[in-house]
Amino acid sequence: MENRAIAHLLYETADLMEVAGEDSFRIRSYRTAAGVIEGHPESMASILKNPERKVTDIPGIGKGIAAVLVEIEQRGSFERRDEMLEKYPESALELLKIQGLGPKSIRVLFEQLHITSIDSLERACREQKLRELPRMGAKLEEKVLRSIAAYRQRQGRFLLNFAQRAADELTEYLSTVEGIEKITPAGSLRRGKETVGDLDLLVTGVGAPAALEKFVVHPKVEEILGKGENKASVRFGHEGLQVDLRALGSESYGAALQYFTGSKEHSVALRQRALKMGLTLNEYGLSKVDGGEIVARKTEEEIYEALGLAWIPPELRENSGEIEAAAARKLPKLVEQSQIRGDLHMHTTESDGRATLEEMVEAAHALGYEYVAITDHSKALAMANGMDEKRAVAFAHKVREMDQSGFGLRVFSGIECDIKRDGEMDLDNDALGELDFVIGSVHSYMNLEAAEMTDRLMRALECPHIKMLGHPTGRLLLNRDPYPFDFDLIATEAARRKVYLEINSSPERLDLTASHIRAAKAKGCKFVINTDAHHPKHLANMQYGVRMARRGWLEASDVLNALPVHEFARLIDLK
Ligand code: DGT
Ligand code: CA
Ligand code: CA
Ligand code: ZN
Repeated sequence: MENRAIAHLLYETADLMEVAGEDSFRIRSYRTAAGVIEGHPESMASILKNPERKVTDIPGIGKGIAAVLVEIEQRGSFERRDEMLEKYPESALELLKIQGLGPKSIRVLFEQLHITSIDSLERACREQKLRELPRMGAKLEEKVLRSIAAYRQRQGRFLLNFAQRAADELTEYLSTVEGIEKITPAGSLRRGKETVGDLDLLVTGVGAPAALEKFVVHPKVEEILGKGENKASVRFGHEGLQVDLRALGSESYGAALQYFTGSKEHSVALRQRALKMGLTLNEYGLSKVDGGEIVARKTEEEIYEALGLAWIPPELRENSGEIEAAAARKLPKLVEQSQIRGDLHMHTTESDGRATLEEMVEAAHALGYEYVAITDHSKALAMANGMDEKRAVAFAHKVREMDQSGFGLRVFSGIECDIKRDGEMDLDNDALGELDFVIGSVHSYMNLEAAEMTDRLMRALECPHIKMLGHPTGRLLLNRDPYPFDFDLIATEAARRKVYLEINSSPERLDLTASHIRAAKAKGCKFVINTDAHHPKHLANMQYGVRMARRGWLEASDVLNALPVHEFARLIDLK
């Protein structure tokens, strides 16, 4: 079994143990182990098979978990999990994904109303059964019904990094087929959308039909949904991602790529423009309405050019002004990953990171960055071992020593300081004043009314030391909605006070989102693209934040960490 699948079993069991109200220490040990296993470069299976190796040598894996791993390797499950599944059906896990329902409520619903699935939960809400239970009421019924609707809507979508990994895996797998010219992802993945419904891959060259044959026998294909001469669709992996592979002729590759990249809205607008010019556009090419003579089809550039447009980067293709801008030759020169010179949000073992200060700095150096800021949590996040004033200042000294250690990489001291419920910063101004880069972030009380949340953020912006608002809307993709607040007001105030807004690259967050970025830029805001890494490998998530920035029409000049280190230091008032 793959590491990721093993981690999934552990997470699942921990969730069920939480519903059962078991000891939080044991639950945490499962979750910690799952995180470690997920991030471990070698497969657990291969370590277990090797008599000279011990899984307990991996930090975070104790004897108990080691025994669990052996059991999973032997029979695909383990005792604890079986016990839990005897008590609660697997469908109860789904209930945890409904916002507003915690493990305790789920236990009550299970015990009192025998609710074990979303459908039965929905029924109970409609029949007003929840209000009869202690500490539940009519308001909760409404809230749960709304959450169920939201849950159903996001069902069957996947995070961008998940889709990207599947695309990379398949591309590599198919690249050995003889006679293949190109394999390209299209659809929402190519546009860099934060979640992907299904994966669209295009392949061209004389070997394309052979690629279709090889595609459907990939070991991770769970089901073949359809297979024709030019197209095959499969379910890939146990998560059930649908992948469509299309074989195309190279003479009309540009037209097909344009068509299957979408978005649908962009393509519809493009076709209308074509018609006004006496042209028709489809996946085979751009041609004259009269006579059918082909005008362009080999490359996207030719097609856009023939329509009187500059080539439009896929991230902009949402029919939200990009066609007009391309016609006026006023498309932005979008920021690129190679222009990013630093990462200003990352954690170490000083709080809840999984690697040491030295390891994080070295990994950032290996990526070629000019500078980083180390931003561990503050004390309000006790679960994450957040720092109080004294520790924060002492740790800043350690960070400055790293800065002097001759890496050639500037290391700035920072903190991700909690914004408390009332908008006060978690640490006092004296301590914050000692640090180079202070991030203010909301991690608690996310269910405030919009007005209260707006006041809270306004208050935080008043702090003289805050340099950036971290993951400003608090959303967790496919999981938690943004908290409500007056975004325009906060963006205006942030611009006025020169507080940067974060584009958090963590694939679960991607916060801010494209429309927020554009709105904030219009108010005069500047941005920082960060990874919020808790492990060296997370530093590679920068690619996703950059794509979000591009979807938000940003240029390098909008992005603080695209600046050379001396300009960066000047802008955040460092000596
Ligand atoms: P997704 O999969 O929900 O994340 O979003 P997309 O954009 O990948 O959508 P998908 O997979 O249904 O289709 C891929 C592209 O193919 C889409 O962006 C545009 C094109 N396409 C699909 N269906 C139609 C259609 O009915 N009309 C037009 N013009 N284009 C379509
Ligand atoms: Ca798609
Ligand atoms: Ca598709
Ligand atoms: Zn955070």
